[in-house]
Amino acid sequence: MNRLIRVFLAVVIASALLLFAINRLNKAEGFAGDNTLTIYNWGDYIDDELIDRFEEETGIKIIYETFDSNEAMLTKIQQGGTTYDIAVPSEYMIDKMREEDLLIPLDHSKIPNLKNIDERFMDLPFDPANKYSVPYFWGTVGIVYNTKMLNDIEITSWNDLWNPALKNEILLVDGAREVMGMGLNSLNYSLNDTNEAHLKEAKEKLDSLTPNIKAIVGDEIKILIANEEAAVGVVWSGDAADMMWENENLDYVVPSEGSNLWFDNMVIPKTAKNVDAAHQFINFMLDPEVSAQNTEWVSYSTPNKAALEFMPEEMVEDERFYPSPELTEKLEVYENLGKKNLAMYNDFFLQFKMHRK
Ligand code: N2P
Repeated sequence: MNRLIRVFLAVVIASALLLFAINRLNKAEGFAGDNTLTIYNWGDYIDDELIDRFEEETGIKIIYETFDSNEAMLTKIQQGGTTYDIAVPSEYMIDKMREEDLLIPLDHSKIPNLKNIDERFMDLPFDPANKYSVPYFWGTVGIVYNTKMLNDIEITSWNDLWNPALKNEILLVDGAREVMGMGLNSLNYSLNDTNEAHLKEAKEKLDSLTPNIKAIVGDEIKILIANEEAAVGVVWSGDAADMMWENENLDYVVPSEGSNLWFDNMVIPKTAKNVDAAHQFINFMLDPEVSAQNTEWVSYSTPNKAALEFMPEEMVEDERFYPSPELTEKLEVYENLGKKNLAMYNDFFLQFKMHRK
């Protein structure tokens, strides 16, 4: 073989080996994720276009996974074997994760867009000084109902749901705190009640709602109600807003006995492999125009004050989804009730689900 060809072949083989070795190294622990960012978020909770935009602008590849309850998210992170760089828990769960040492403190110097967040949503009791979390969306739990299907039946309170005229018309969101909370609130107990007798009473009250319950569902609740498969839903506010865009017969009410006010925040779990990219992503999502676009797509309420001016007025001025501080003060935020009490909520919720079968 000609010497030149031999040299050429040797160079080709050496380069191939080198590429192979680099590839292996990248896959090995510690090197993974240099250019990927793994996000764990609620279903239907981001405009996909923004994922593409972040990837294009930064060259970072996003791997995206979803969950449908705080409890499911926690279990997955506790189990290990995941490499989530970002997760989006609600307040009581952030408190719990902080307690269990599952979160990495944030470097605020890498999140200059934090200044865009309304002060009202900063420094809340579940995370003093926002050491671990940055506001993403907020909202309430309430009742969405179809005025046309219900004729003259008025719905303003939790107890209105027990009306026999609503037989097989109610869909419930699949969340232990939400559903048990509705039972507790309907009895005028706190959403953070830990008295076992009260929880049992709430569970029994929920059992008595069984004839009216059509199903307990996940994100598909939006399609089912928008398509008039059921007349009533117990839902998170933003899902109601989304359905109302699809179907003009729908309305949303926060029940008069009281309800839940919640905050979903972005955190960096200890499972993170790319803490730098996670900060970049958090900062990107807090940009006013990005946040406005995301909010319009997701339909939930944004805590980003600077984003509001990029959003349609009718959205921002809708008191059902941007309730005033006077109104939100009357609502309850879920507290981290501790392992034992959370297990009690989950158990009663499970028993209620079994009762329906
Ligand atoms: C989005 C669910 C939002 C969850 N599909 C409210 N904490």
